Amino acid sequence: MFKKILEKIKEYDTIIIHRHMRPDGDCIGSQMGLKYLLKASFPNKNIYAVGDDIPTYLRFLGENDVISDDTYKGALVISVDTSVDNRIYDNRYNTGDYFIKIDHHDDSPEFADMEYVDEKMSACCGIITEFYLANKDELVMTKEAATALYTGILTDTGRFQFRGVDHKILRCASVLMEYDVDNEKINTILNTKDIRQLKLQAYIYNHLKCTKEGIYYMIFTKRVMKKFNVTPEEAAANVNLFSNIEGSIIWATFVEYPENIRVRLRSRYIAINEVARKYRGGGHLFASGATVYNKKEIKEVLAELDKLIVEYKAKEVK
Ligand SMILES: [Mn+2]
Repeated sequence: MFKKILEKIKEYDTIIIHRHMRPDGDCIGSQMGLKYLLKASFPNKNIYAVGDDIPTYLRFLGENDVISDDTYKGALVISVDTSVDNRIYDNRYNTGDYFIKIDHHDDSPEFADMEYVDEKMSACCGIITEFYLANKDELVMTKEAATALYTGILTDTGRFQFRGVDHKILRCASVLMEYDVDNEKINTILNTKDIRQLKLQAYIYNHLKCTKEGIYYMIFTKRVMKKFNVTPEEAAANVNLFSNIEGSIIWATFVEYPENIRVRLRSRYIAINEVARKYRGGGHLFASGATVYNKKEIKEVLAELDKLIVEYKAKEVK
């Protein structure tokens, strides 16, 4: 399959790489990593990375390319780290000549001309690295590409702490390290928080809520985000603050956007992606996103998750 993808890439002079909306480290890492890898391997091709705003902490990996609609004529389009087509930024992705999807999410419906989905790989950057390894004789890895790919592996595995970290992803990281990746520097960039975020964290720990069954969660209202001067994305990024609270196996954030409320769900032991799908979302078994529209729906989501915990505990006792 990796050979087939490379054959397609060789056929085209223009390759446009798309990613999902509200990008995270793995998303930017796989996009920029693939761009730099292809640029170094095929200097005469036009390779573009498009998307909406890159979060500040990931800007060291690269910038968006701004291209005209005409650029898509006769181009190869590749989407990375995106499971469903309506999360791809932007809609022009289907105006190219051929479309390849590369992803690692659990529920990834088919929508492209060619698809490579490996839900066992804990970061999409790992897939790009394997793509490189499978075509090593024809592709050129650089420090720039390796840095982007390694960063995505770090963020999507929670620095190699999350479930799903296995020999495959560690091997990818090891391969990338051969290209002079500065592990300390990248970790420093990822770990650094500005004072607004730290003050928000203090607020979160003082105001977080808990359901009957021990789901820790926080509702970020527009008022709170304004008070701490953080964007909705910055607020939502705090979901992992709840991951190490004793006794908690599901945790969540609800963030008010102008048009809806975005939900981030995380869990241990209990798959929560079915609930996410029911509320206009999806994702991984233990890390999903959803969308709700009011307080009532927030309560419903929490009640359904509480029910999952009750069921899980009943099973455990048997
Ligand atoms: Mn990912």
